[in-house]
Amino acid sequence: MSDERMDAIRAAAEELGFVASWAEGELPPFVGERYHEWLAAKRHAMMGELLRGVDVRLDPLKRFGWVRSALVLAAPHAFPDPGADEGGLRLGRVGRMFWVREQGYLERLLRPKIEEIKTACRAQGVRARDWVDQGPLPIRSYAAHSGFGWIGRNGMVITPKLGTYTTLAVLVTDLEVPAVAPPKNHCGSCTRCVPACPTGALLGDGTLDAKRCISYWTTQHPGMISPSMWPAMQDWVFGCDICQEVCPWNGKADEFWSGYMPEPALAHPDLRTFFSAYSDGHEFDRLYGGSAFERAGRTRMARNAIIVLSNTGDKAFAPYCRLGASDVDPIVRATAAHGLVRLRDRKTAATLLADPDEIVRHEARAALMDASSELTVQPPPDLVTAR
Ligand code: B12
Ligand code: SF4
Ligand code: SF4
Repeated sequence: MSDERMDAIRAAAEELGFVASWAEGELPPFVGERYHEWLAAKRHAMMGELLRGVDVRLDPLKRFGWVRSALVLAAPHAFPDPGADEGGLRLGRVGRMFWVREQGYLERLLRPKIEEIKTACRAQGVRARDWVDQGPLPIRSYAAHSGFGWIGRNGMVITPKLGTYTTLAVLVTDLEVPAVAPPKNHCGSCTRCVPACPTGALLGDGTLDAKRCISYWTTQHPGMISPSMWPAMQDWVFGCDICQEVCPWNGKADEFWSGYMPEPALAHPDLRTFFSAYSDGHEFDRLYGGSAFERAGRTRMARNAIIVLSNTGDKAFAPYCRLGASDVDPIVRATAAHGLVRLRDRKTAATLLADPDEIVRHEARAALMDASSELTVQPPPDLVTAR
C-alpha cells in the first residue's frame, strides 16, 4: 500500500517538473556527527542560524515526531546564460542559481507547485510539511539518503544526469517508506574541485570552511571583507560556481525546471546600480526587487562591486569606486577606501580620513598606510558585526 502511495505522490511531483525521490525520515548517525564536528571547528563563519535548532537539524524526528519519510524535490537549474543587457558597468560574475528572481520562482512558481504536491499527499491520506532552503532541515543529507545523488568533494549533491546544478527542497511526511541503499560516490580518483577553489575552502571530505568560501563572503557576510581575501575573490560579485564549473559531471548538464526564468539584469548586473550615489538607490529597488541581491541588501552588493572593480587593478574604474566613497553606508565607504588605494586614487581615499564614521576613518588610515599593508590588513573584530 505504501508503495502505491509513494508512487502516486512521486508521480504528482514529477508531473510538476521535479525530480523526486523518497528517503526514510531517520538519518544515519554520522550525518549529525559530521555536522557537530563542522560546527565545533567553526566552519560556519558567522552564519548563526546554523547553530540554531541544531537538534532538529540533525534529528528532525525530535521536533516532528510524526515524520517517517522525506520526499526530496530537485529542480535542475542548468539553464543557459541569458546574455547581458546593453550598456552599464557589467563586470563580474554571479552564481548561476541567483540568475532567477527568487520571489518569482520561490513564491509565485515553486511554492504553489509544492502546495499541489501537498494536496496530492492529502489525497493519499499522507501528512506533509515542506522546506525549500532556510530552516532546520539537512536538505543535502536527505538528498543523499534518498539515493538521489552523492555528496561530491565540492560538497554538492551530484547526479550523473543533472550534475550539481539542482536546487533542492524537502517535504517531510508520515508515510513509512523502505530504506534506500546509500548512493555510490562517483567522484572516484578525481579531486579537480579542491585545488580549483581559489581560496582553499574545500577540505577534500565533502565539507568546506565557510570562512574561506567566496559564496559565503559575497552572499552571507554582513560587514567588511578583509582586503587579504580580495585577490582570491577574483571577479565574483555574488556567489561562486568555480567548484561546480570544474566538475566533470557538469560537462553535459543542460536541464532546467520550466518555471525558471534567468534574467540578464541578474546574471550580468550593472555594478553602478548598487551604489546609493547612483540614482539615490532607486535603481537598486527597481531592478532587483524579489531577487537574492535584494535579500542580501544593497550594502553587500556595493561592497562586493568595489572588490570586483579593485581586483581589475585598472585605474579606469576608479571613478566608479568613487561612487562608493560617497555611499550612505559606512561599510561601503570603508571598502571604497581600500578599493581607491588599490586603483591608485589615494587623493579620494584620503578624504575618507575625515569621515564622520570611525570605521571608515580606521579603514582609510589602514589603506593609506602603505602599499603592502593594504593587502594584508585585517578589520578589527568590532567592525565585523554579527547578524
Ligand atoms: C549554509 C549554506 C551555504 C553556506 C555553507 C555551504 C556548505 N557547504 O556547508 C554557503 C554560504 C558557503 C553556501 C554556498 C553555496 N550554496 Co548553499 N546552502 C546552505 C544551506 C542553507 C545549509 C547547508 C548546511 O547546513 N551546511 C553545513 C554542512 C556541514 O551541512 P551539509 O552541507 O548538509 O553537509 C552534510 C552532508 O554532506 C552529510 N553527508 C556527507 N556525506 C553523506 C553521505 C550520505 C549517504 C548522507 C545521508 C549524508 C552525507 O554530512 C554533512 C554534515 O551533516 C543549504 C540549504 C539547507 N537547508 O540545507 C544551502 C544549499 C546547500 N546551498 C546550495 C547551493 C546551490 C550553494 C552554492 C552553489 C551557491 C553559489 N553559487 O554560490 C554555494 C556552493 C558552495 C559549496 N561548494 O557547498 C544548494 C545545494 C544544492 C546541491 N545540489 O547540492 C542548497 C541545498 C540550497 C537549495 N535549496 O538547493 N551555502
Ligand atoms: S563556492 Fe567557490 S570559494 Fe566556495 S568552495 Fe566552491 S570554489 Fe571555493
Ligand atoms: S570535481 Fe571531481 S572530486 Fe570534485 S565533486 Fe566533481 S567529480 Fe567530485
